[in-house]
Amino acid sequence: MRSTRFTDIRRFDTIDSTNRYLLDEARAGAPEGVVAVADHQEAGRGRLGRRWEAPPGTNLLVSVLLRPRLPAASRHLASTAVALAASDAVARCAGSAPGIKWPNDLLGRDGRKLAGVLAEADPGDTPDGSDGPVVVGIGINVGWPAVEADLPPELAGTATSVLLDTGVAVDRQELLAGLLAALDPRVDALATPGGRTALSSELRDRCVTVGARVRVVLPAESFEGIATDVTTEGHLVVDTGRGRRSVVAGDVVHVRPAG
Ligand code: BT5
Repeated sequence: MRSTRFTDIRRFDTIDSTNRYLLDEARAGAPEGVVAVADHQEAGRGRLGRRWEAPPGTNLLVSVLLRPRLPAASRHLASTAVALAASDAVARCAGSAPGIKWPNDLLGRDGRKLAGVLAEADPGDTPDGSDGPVVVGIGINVGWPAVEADLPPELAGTATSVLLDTGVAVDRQELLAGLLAALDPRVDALATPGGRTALSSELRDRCVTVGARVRVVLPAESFEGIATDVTTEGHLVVDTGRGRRSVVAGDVVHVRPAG
C-alpha cells in the first residue's frame, strides 16, 4: 500500500469508544492522522447519545483524527470524506458499493444500514468551529449480523452487514487498509475549494437520499419534502413545496422516507 498520513494506528482489544479516545488525544495535542481501531467497544457512540452495537471481533470500529482546514459551514464534508472512502473500500473488498444515506449512513443493497459515521469536535477548541480537530469514527458491519437472527429486536429489519448483504467474508484489516488509502486524498481535498466541490459532487452522485421524499426531524420541528440536492458544503436541500430548505447535518435528529 502506498504510504498515507495514517501511519500511527493504535489497536485496542477493548475500549469504551474509539471516538472518545481520539478526542482526548486531540486535546492533548496529537497530530492529524492518528487512527484508533478496536475489536470491541463497551460504549460505542452513535449520534445524539445513541449507541453503536457490535459484538467483539466481528466488525470494523475505527476513528481517525483530522485537523482539516475548512470553513465551519463545510465541516460535514469531513464525515463525507470518510463515508465515501468506506464505500470505496467495501466495493473493492466485496464488489458492491454501498449507497450513502444523508447525513451519515452507508446502506446495503437491500436499503438496510451497513455502517454509520460519527464526527465529533470539541467546540471549545476554536471560537468559530473552524480549523479545530475533528474525530470521525465509523462502524462498518463486516461479519455481524451473519444472519438475520443475529440481530437484537431493536435492529431487526433495519441493519445488515457486508457478509449478509453480499455473501463475501471480508478481512477487516484489508478493509481498514482500503479505507485509509481511499481517505487520504480526500482529506487533502478538504483543504481547497475545488477539492470540497469535488467531494460534494461525489456525495451527490452516491447519495440515495437525493430524489427521495423524506421527513426531516429537527430538535424543534419536522417537515416533509423531496430531497433535491446536496450543496457544496454538504447540506441537504429539501423542496417542501412552499420553498427550498437547506438542512445542516449537525441539526438533524432523523431523515426518514416519507409518505
Ligand atoms: C451512527 O449514529 O450511525 C454513528 C455510528 C458511529 C460508530 C463508530 S464505531 C467507531 C467510532 N467510535 C464510536 O464510539 N462511534 C464510532 P446514529 O445515526 O445515531 O445511529 C445509531 C443508531 O443506529 C442506533 O440508535 C441504532 O438504532 C442503530 N444501530 C446501532 N448499532 C448498529 C449497527 N451495528 N448496525 C446498524 N444499526 C445500528
